[in-house]
Amino acid sequence: MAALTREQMLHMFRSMAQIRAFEYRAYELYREGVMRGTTHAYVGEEAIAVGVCSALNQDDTITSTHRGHGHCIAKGGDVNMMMAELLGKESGYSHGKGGSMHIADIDKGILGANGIVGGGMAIATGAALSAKYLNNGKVSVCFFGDGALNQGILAESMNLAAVWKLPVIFVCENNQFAMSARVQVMTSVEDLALRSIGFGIPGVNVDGMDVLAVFRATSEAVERARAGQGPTFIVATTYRFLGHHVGDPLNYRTKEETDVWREKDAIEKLRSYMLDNGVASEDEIAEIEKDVQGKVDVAANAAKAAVEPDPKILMDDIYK
Ligand SMILES: Cc1ncc(C[n+]2csc(CCOP(=O)(O)OP(=O)(O)O)c2C)c(N)n1
Repeated sequence: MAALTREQMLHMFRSMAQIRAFEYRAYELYREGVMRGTTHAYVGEEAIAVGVCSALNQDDTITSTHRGHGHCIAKGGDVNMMMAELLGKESGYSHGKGGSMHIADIDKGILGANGIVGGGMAIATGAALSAKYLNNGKVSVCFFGDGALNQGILAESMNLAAVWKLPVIFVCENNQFAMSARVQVMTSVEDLALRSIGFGIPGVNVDGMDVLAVFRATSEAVERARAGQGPTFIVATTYRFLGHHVGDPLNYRTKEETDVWREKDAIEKLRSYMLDNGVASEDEIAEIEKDVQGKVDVAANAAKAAVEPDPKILMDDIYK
């Protein structure tokens, strides 16, 4: 695997900072009452989406989850269209009909976020089957949480992916919780990566708070997939800094525990790495942070001012 360039690292930092700024603004918009429905923040988990997507090509595909804004931004999604979608506006990705949990951008390989836990697993496996059939060299990635690890569809997807040696990477984001349930009370093995061994799929553990480690692990999985060696299962250990969703009272964990994980913040880790190794200066980093914040401000203001969709489009885009 080639060493990362300065531009690649700066892009990773920018992408993580963009996700965080977007998520905090989404929460504000909810609290202001201009966003309806709910939203699930990816704050704390940014290194996984960015580390994985940095190892992919634009035409590789991903499937995402109910916590999907980070995956979309990391894969090149448009923050203006995302923000408009969150506010249910006509200029949003689904013309305001999908909301926070249903953002897709097929041209960028984002095959869709999904409100159904585990809902992207067979879709990603199907995308990998199509890539193999068409022999187009594309790789597909399926993001899912530790709670989704116990969905039956994962067994079916992993089995077929292994039997047919499909170019798919299963990425489990172990943020330790499914809503308020800790991973230890839901899953019988401590080492989640062991789960794939029975399917003949290598299982890899990676520090999900280290974007460079996630990038390296994914790059190896991508190489295997493109070489026709089949799927890889990656378990990235992380922590969601905020509640399950915007209204979560968080009464199932302590502030002390959260503080320990906040000390491991992946954005701070990459910032320190770049400064210590002369990759970027304080000024350059500050400029990136100002820029991503500005993009979020523009997106939020435009989304607020945008028009509501015409109710006549309600039944359009439905599979009949
Ligand atoms: C099939 C299905 N069952 C239950 C739910 C309700 N639900 C929404 S999110 C969630 C927890 C998911 O946990 P995990 O997969 O670990 O993802 P995380 O929220 O931690 O990112 C549940 C049970 C759902 N949306 N879909």
